[in-house]
Amino acid sequence: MKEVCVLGLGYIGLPTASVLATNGFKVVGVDVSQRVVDTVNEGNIHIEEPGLQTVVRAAIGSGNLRAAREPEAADVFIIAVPTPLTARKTADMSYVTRAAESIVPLLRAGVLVILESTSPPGTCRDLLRPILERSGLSVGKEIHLAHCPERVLPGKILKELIHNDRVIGGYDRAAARKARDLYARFVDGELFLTDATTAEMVKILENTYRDVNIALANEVAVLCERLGIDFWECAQLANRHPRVAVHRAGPGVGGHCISIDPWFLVEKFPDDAAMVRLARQRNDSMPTHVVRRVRDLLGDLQDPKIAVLGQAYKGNVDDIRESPAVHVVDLLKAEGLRCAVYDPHVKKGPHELVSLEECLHDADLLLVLTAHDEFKYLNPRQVARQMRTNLLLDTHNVLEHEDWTLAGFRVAVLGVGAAVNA
Ligand code: SAJ
Repeated sequence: MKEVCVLGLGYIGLPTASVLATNGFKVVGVDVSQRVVDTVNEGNIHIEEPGLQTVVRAAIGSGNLRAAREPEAADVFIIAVPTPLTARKTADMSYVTRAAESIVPLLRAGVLVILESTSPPGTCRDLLRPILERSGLSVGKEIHLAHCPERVLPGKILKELIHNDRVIGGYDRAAARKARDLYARFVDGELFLTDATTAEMVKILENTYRDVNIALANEVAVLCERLGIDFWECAQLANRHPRVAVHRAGPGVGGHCISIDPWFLVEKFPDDAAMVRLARQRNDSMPTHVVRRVRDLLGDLQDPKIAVLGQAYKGNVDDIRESPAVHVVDLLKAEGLRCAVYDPHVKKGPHELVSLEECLHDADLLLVLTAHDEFKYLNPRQVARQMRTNLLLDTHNVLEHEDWTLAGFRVAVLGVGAAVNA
């Protein structure tokens, strides 16, 4: 296995292609966007991810990585394209389908095809196998097919790509072993072999586990507000139990993974995946809850201005896909509330972004929607001087509330009831 063709140069494909190239493979990275292809060929990146620029530059500089619009013949094909959600909350497999179709003319005996994109259980067997067999070759005989789900955390992708354990699900044992040989070249973590459908389920289980746990945290946070107690204290104390690990409450769950993948189970098993559906609904309801808290805090202030801090779906990334922060602003604006939005990581979003000064100027409520480090280091006294009314709602519980209170702010925190805030 010398030549690898990686389909999709996004958050997973680009780091994977670059790391393979710096480990001696000849890699062609394929993307439908000419802009992405040009950017990568210049040794640059089109997404924000710590360390990625250096690795891409090294990979391009070594001559082992090249980006192109069309796939090329290779020993290994890695499919790392998006599997978004349709409006009907079903998996949109059109990118995977198109990627698989595009390599059919390039397949030859002995080739290894790896699906990395998170996909509903059964995808390798029921969707990919028939497409790949249009080549006249058989999956399980001439074509080795495996699902090796990515499990890297945005913000720590390069570290996790190398150090995380990986699950390698082969359509058959030979495919799993061949895929293991490839990952063994750059992964430090342990490699676990299984079948493809199990690997597909494992990946969705991981993200669903997190979603359900976050939903529980969010639900209890809302209950604590109603009880007039502090969710964060409850979670901290509960977590002193040896078998409890309560997740963090927040304005909702965003990103391209956790807010999407659980729906793949609901789609396949609408009756039996009831708890999974409920968790999704609880997390999706959090932006509305935030807006309710904002309304309560603003009371009868005339024509209030809200200074919104953050649009990314989580701290220190530039990704706004499915971001609850974006959704909160949608809802605030729909209610006719004036919002000035600032995010030091996001370059462009659906809502106009302004400078920090413009965001804070004459504002009445500071609304923290993303846990970027920059927000933790704001000087409360300086911010207080720029605003008209000193109200603060911290939906992530990340600021030093004592400092903000001392600077004259009335501080409210998601998950903390009025009795505690008072
Ligand atoms: N969140 C909470 N409370 C928490 C943890 C997270 O509200 O306690 C929110 C975040 O604010 C964010 C969302 O959940 O909006 C998701 O963030 P995340 O950091 O939990 O996860 P992602 O989506 O960035 O990456 C996840 C990871 N999966 C798991 O941790 C099980 C990552 O390892 C996967 O590779 C990635 O999904 C993926 O690509 O599937």
